[in-house]
Amino acid sequence: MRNKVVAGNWKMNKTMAETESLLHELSAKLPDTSAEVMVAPTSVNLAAAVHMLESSAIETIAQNMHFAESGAYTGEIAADMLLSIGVNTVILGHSERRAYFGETDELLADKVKTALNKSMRVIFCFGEELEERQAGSHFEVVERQLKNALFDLPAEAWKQIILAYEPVWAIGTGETASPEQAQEMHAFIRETIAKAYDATLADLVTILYGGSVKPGNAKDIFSKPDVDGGLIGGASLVADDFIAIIKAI
Ligand code: G2H
Repeated sequence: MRNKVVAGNWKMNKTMAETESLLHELSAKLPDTSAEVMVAPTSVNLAAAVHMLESSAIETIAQNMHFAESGAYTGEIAADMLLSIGVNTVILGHSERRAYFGETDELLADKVKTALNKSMRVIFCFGEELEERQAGSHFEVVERQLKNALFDLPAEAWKQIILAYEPVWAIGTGETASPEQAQEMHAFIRETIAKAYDATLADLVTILYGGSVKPGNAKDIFSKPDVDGGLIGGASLVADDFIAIIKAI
C-alpha cells in the first residue's frame, strides 16, 4: 500500500504574519485523512512554521537546499541547517528551479544524494515542457530526467523518495493535465522504475501530480490508480482550497 501525500508548495509567497495566519487556519480545519499533509513555506519562515505546527499533523518541508555540506555558498541552505530546525523533507528539481536558476539533472543528482545521505526525504519534481509534449517526446524527456538524477541510487534509497510529475505547461497556467494524461504518465513512470529496478519497488513509490490542481479537479486526478496525491502551488495559498484538495484524496 502506497503512502498518499498532499503537499503545498508556497513558492515565494507569504510574509511571517501571513504564514502564521494560514498555518493557524489550516491546523484548525485539517480534516481526518490517511494522507500525509505537508506545507513548504519560504525558508525564512521554516523554523517558525515548524514551531507553529508542533502539535499538528501537518509537516513543514523545504522548497530547496544546496548539495554541499557547508561553506562559501552565499545565500544557500544546507541539509544540516534544515535538519537542525526539524525539517526532514525537501522539494528538489522543481521546474522553476530548473528554468530560473539553471538547475540541471546532474546538479539535482548531487542534491538528491546529499539529502539522502542526511536521511532526509526528497520530493523530486520533473516533467516535460509544452514543446516537448507537442513533439511527442514527453515520455523520453521524463525517462531521461529520472535516469539522470535518480537511477544511480541503490534500491534501498527509494524509501526516501517521493516523485512529483509536474508537466511544465500545466504549472501556474490554469491548464491541468487531464486525469487520463496524468494516469498515462504515472503508469509510464512506474514501468520505467520497474525496468531500472523491479516491479515491487516501482509499486511502492509514491507519485504525486502537480500543475494547477484545484478543488474542482483534484478528485478526478486523485481517483486515478497511479496518482498518489498532489504537489499543490497556487491553491495551497488559500486555506479552504487546500483543505478541499486534502478532502479530495
Ligand atoms: C506546480 C504547482 C506546485 P501550481 O509548480 O508545485 O504549482 O499548482 O500553481 O501549478
